[in-house]
Amino acid sequence: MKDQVNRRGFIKKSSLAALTAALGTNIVFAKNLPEGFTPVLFDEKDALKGKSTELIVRGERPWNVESLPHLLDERITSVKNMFIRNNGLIPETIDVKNWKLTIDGESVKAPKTYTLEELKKRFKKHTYQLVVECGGNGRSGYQPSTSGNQWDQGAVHCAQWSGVRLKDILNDVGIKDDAVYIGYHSADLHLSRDPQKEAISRGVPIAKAMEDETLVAWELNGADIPEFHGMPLRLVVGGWPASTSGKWLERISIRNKVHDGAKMTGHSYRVPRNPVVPGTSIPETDEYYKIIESMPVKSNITFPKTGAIVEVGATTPIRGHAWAGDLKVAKMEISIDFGATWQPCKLEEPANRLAWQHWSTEVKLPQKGYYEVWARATDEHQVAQPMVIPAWNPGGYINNACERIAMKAE
Ligand SMILES: Nc1nc2c(c(=O)[nH]1)N[C@H]1C(S)=C(S)[C@@H](COP(=O)(O)O)O[C@H]1N2
Ligand SMILES: [Mo]
Repeated sequence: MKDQVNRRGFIKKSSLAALTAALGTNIVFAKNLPEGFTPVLFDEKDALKGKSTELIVRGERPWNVESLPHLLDERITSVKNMFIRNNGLIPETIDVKNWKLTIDGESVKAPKTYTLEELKKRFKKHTYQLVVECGGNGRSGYQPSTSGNQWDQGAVHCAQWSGVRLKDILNDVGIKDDAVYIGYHSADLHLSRDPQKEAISRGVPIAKAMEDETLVAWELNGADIPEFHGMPLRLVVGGWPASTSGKWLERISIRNKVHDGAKMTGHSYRVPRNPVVPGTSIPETDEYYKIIESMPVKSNITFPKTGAIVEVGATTPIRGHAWAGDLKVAKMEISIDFGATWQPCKLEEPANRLAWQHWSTEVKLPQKGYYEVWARATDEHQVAQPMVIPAWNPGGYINNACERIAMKAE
């Protein structure tokens, strides 16, 4: 890994000609550009570098890039198939050698700062596979549509993260009895580039922060965390909205109240306390909204790819993953008749708590024609995925309706 990545410095020191040559492109009217002008291309680094070419770009400023169910077929999601969700701009300088993590806040006995090297040396390293799903995954299903990225089914991954337990750090620092919540602070920039503003600063209740699986991680799938996923240090909170997994982590505040950082209020990552009529707007206050905590039960179908054409009566393997926030998935079923009948699937144990569970089965399509395969997971509390889109909410969060693929028998 490069110790220092400084985008701005690079642009300043190099000529436009050299830069465009390096990119293998050519700015046709470059000679007409004013001095010091930065082409849009160099505004931010290319989030798509090293990514599967099938990923869907939902936005470039900030970068929001979605994965697809068939790309998520791997048991452990590889970086090239991981979605990216940025609320701001990635840090201009990432000085890995001198990276520090500070623990502060009202409910810390005394603030303490660790270098990344100290974290690696002082605490035991742990590795977990963790489901990180954007609270807005599935948002495109809501009618009327809500603002925000129109994620379909691909804003989820289950990768392998390594680092130290947040609880080991907090026990070392010393936390007061009145601690209620943690809030992360990160090095990315607000879209306005105003240094006074944070792009996002969220957190979780202290009990979730103290769980074994809540990591301060520096490794993703056995390698350094890539730039767009939070290099060099990241909070990883499995099973909760991915917005709680702060990238480019610099500071964690131990709060004596619910954290009040950027995107903790309004309808950001919150849902109405009482169900609302679709399309309703309600006051964006705590009285009307509650923070999304554990994500609901959900599953995907990662093989075959939707649109598969098979022979009548042939045996086709079907598989995917299922997850249920803090809970385990207890049952997995599929239907090829629009939910009239369901057949049970083989469901594996998770690699560890908060990892997704692999499921598999086979289908035989009985006669020529069009079919849909629907998948339905049920959690250990006997709560199943709904077949239709669940409670509409102004932020378009937690759509856990059954996912489906199209198949044709010929
Ligand atoms: N510092 C920081 N952390 C962040 C974000 C961000 O914009 N800045 N986005 C959050 C949101 S909303 C999501 S869905 C996940 C996405 O993680 P990924 O890009 O590694 O897939 O990161 C979370 N952590
Ligand atoms: Mo998100």
